[in-house]
Amino acid sequence: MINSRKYYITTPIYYVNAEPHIGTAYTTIAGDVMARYKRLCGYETFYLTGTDEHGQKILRSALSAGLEPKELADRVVTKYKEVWEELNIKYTRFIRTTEEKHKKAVQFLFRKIDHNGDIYKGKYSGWYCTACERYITLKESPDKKCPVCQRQTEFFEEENYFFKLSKYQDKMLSYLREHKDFIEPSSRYNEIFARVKMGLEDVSVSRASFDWGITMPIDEKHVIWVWFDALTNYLSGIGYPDETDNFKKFWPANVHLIAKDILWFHSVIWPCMLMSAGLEPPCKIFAHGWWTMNADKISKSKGNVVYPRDVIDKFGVDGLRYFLLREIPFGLDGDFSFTALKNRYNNELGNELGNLVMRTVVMVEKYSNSTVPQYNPSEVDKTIMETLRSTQKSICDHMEHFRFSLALENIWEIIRMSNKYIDNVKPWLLAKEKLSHLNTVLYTLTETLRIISIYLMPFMPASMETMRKQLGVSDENISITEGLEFGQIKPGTRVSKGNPLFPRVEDK
Ligand code: ME8
Repeated sequence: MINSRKYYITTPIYYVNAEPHIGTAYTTIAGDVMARYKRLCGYETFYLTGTDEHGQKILRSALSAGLEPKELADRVVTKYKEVWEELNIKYTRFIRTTEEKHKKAVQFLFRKIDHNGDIYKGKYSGWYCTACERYITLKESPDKKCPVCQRQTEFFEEENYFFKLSKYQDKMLSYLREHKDFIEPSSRYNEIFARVKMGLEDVSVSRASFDWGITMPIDEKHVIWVWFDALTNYLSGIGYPDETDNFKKFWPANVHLIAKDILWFHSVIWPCMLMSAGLEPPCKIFAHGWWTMNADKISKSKGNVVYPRDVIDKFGVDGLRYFLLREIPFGLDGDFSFTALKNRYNNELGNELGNLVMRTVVMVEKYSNSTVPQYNPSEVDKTIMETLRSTQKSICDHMEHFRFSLALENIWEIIRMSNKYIDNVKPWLLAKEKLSHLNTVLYTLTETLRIISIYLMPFMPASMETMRKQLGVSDENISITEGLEFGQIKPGTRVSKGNPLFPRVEDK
């Protein structure tokens, strides 16, 4: 039974061979935006992120840096935590796969699956991509290059333990048929469906040639495959295998946010592992696209990384958060460009939103003694009321479906409409002749900004806090379950002009 007032959202746990960059920040910011939005809607929300610290890839990175793998992990984890804090990521728990509790959970899950008869010993020979920590098949890639990252693979021959993934093919297909929204966007669903239909092969879930991993409970000479280990974080992060309140409340996860590179593990291997262990699959896997640089995926190994610091020194944390979610539809790939960033920042944040706030507060100061005036409901502009009503519905609908860029577009419709409203009604003329109408105009503007500030809080929490202080509404109790009603800002509320929210950036 799914508790409908809870929301459990996760990011991938990131490898500790690289510091956080724009790509990993993207998923983590998106998760944070969604978690904050759900909290505003009154959901009890658990937001899990963390780090993936075992396996050959990490071992090799550590060796080449002259460090023990745990030492490397500790250093990089510190960096992750610092950057997430700087980016205002409000996670509930940061999980590390080297934690004892996690290790116990992985061994417990492994045993469960073994008891169900789904683990067997065999010999594996094949081509392994250490960067992606997976075997490839020659069917996938006759030239032996990894089909995901295009790197050369290495030949390994080992005695391994296998998970009977093939046994779950029919179950997986029926699950996909019955849950058409299990994988989003739908193009990804179609890809996975077609691939599962072609057949599932058993996967090797242990390695014996190195020991940087979790010991296999049924054979101490092996460590558990790093993907089996990593995926289990979604359970151990909320208390599994103990039947804790958190575990009972939050499993199954509402959504695992990932990018398309790791979709197969999440949408096929993971649900089959869970089915074998008698646990429910997650409700949804959302696979977003890649940030690219000249059409190449941004990644440490490609040497084309943009770090959050490269952006926030100039455009601020909220400039970055806004841009990443506004620039490309969530689900598609997009090229990262400082020119596009600067244009959106200056035009949308600075000129459109920033100026609207500044103009409104300055007019309330000038024409209404710095306090929100009384208004006459019959004089409120009908188009504004109607737009507020209809866009709110649409914003919530977009948010529910991870259409962040469209939600922001809707919010900007209201912002642009409000700026036009000022230009049309010309409050400076009303001040000379029609004071009652002027008051209604000022009320409408401050109230509209209050409503906007709430929908923008998940995206730009710090700037919205500042903006709400300027509007005098920072202590408001908020719930957007049913949308927000017009007319809530109290006449008499004191506004105060502050510094521009998004100071103009002149060059790159
Ligand atoms: O795959 N554009 O970790 P990882 C968009 N440890 N998103 C990007 C990106 C880009 N250019 N680069 C990275 C792993 N990402 C495993 C996960 S989960 C049980 C184990 C994001 O450090 C995106 O979310 O390689 C992608 O799926 C993830 O970082 C990969 O992180």
